[in-house]
Amino acid sequence: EDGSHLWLRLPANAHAEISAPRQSPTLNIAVEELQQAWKGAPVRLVIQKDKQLQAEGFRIRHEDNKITLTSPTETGLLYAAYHLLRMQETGQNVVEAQTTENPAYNLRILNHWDNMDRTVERGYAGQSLWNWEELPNTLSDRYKEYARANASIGINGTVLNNVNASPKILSAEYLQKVKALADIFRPYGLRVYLSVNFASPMALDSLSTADPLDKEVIRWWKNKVKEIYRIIPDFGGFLVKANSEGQPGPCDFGRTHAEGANMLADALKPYKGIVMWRAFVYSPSDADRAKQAYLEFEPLDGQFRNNVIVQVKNGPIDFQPREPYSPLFGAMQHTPLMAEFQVTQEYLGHSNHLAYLAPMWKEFFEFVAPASLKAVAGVANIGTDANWCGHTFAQANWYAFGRLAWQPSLSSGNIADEWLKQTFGSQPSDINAQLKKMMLDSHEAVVNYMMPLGLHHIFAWGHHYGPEPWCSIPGARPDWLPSYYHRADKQGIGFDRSSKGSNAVAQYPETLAKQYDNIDTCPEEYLLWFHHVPWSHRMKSGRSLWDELCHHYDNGVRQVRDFQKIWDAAEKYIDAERFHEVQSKLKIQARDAVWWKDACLLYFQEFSGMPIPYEIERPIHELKDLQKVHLPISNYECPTKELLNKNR
Ligand code: BDP
Repeated sequence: EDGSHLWLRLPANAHAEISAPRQSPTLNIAVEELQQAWKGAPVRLVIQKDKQLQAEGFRIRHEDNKITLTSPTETGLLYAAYHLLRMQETGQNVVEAQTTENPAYNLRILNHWDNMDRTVERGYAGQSLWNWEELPNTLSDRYKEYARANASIGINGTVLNNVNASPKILSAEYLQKVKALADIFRPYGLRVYLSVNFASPMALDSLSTADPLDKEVIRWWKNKVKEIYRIIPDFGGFLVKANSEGQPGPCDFGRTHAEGANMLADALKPYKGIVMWRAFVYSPSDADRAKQAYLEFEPLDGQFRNNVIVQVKNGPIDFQPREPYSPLFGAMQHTPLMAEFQVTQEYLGHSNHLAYLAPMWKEFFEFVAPASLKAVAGVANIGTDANWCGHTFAQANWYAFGRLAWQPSLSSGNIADEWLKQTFGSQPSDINAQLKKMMLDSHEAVVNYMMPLGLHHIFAWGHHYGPEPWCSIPGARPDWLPSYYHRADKQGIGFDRSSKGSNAVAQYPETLAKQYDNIDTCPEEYLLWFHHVPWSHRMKSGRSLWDELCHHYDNGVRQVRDFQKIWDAAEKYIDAERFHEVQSKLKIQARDAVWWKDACLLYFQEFSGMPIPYEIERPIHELKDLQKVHLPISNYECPTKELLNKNR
């Protein structure tokens, strides 16, 4: 029980009676899955157009003791097969089943931040799954298992490589490797996309420029795209991080993001390929970082080709434990937008902390109407670890991302329930209810012990795991330092983004802008995001801001302790291996929660000068000891890491 089976612990040898209209790689998979695991009435697969069904939609009908799965496409039937099995495994009544399902989005895409050397940027589950050195000749079994897992939850696209893209991925040699993966994924309805480096023509073929309006450059991309489609006819398209964190882009040549994206879009258009152009841009300018993507992209609204989708992170800064939604959503009425979520827990305790993220993504959908988006993407948390995601419960985030990409109206609770039942089998209902509660509370717990009340980006430099609100590094970019975000001083704490400050509030629709602008109406969970608040400010609870902050940190710690109790009480019902793995991770999480609480409270206390309320647990660390904790700096985000390591 090493967790390698994910949520797909289907029974074997059920010998169900299944019929399909024809043989094909995709239909054969659907038939085999059902033959092995389906325990009910005979199942008939039917390919049929139907006004109510989109291409990948399907219907499940039970009549005269026969089940009919209908879809206009083979992939739709494969999804129907997995849906039927999910109903069986979660104990839903299949006899009365009359289900019609259509995906909310045609594009449901994982973004792997995988490098060619098999390291994974912000990956906490081992190495990259893609063994580039052995490809295309040696094909790991895991490639197929990966595709199957994605198909079982409706994910239909995968960007194989890091957005900080190596030009090498577009070399003839690597395209053969990509093709090998695409061939394995195809029967599962999973299309391959690539992140591309905007300066690839310069890096690969020594062109003197990558200017998107240059004829040679345009020709280069056209030829490259042609080459790709010759070997991968259903290639999906490109994902681009341009002029962001040191990546090259059209602005290097005096062109706009739209001009850059359109040049690639034109090359892909004849093959129905798309460009996902990221809006994650910011520079160490005077403008509040939270405002920058909007300032740069909103004026370009309407200028993008129709096969470009602008991919926007859910929040205006960067995948923090809690952010308000990015105001770009809703601001670009004439441009298709897609939301980028981060499944990997870069800012939520890596693969050590249990943090079920569906509630966070649902919170986003409360503000951004699902129908206003063209697609969704999730930064994958998958690697070579036996359990794929580093933490058994991190599998739930891969699962939830797929389910929500299929249908954002599903509830976090139902998704947790489905996942629990399929992952651990059926439990007594009280145990199941407790585990579900633990999952549903877990994101808020992380927010509480890391960054409550709208605090953000007070992570340690580089690794984004532990707290370092005091971090100050000579010569570092100010917007990469925690003090840029928390702004603690003797008067108070928080970033003033109100109309008296950076006025980021003005980027939101009027009613929200008004609400956020006023310290008395701003929701408390965003208070320190939008306001610099005096320590003695009265909160809704009647406490001062300082006391409230202390209570949030303390609550976070207590919530994790509760998770430990819930988990230990489930021991009898969980296999030993996964039980112990999660138990020991919860111990780490409990220790980390105390570390966060002590670090932040002891540090901020130097400004507030107020006592930690006596009813809450006392710090067990000295601030000066915590300030000595340094994990190794090991990522690209810190170009001056040698200098920094020396400075420490
Ligand atoms: C930040 C990560 C960095 C990514 C960047 C991005 O720290 O590793 O490259 O986002 O999304 O959160 O491009």
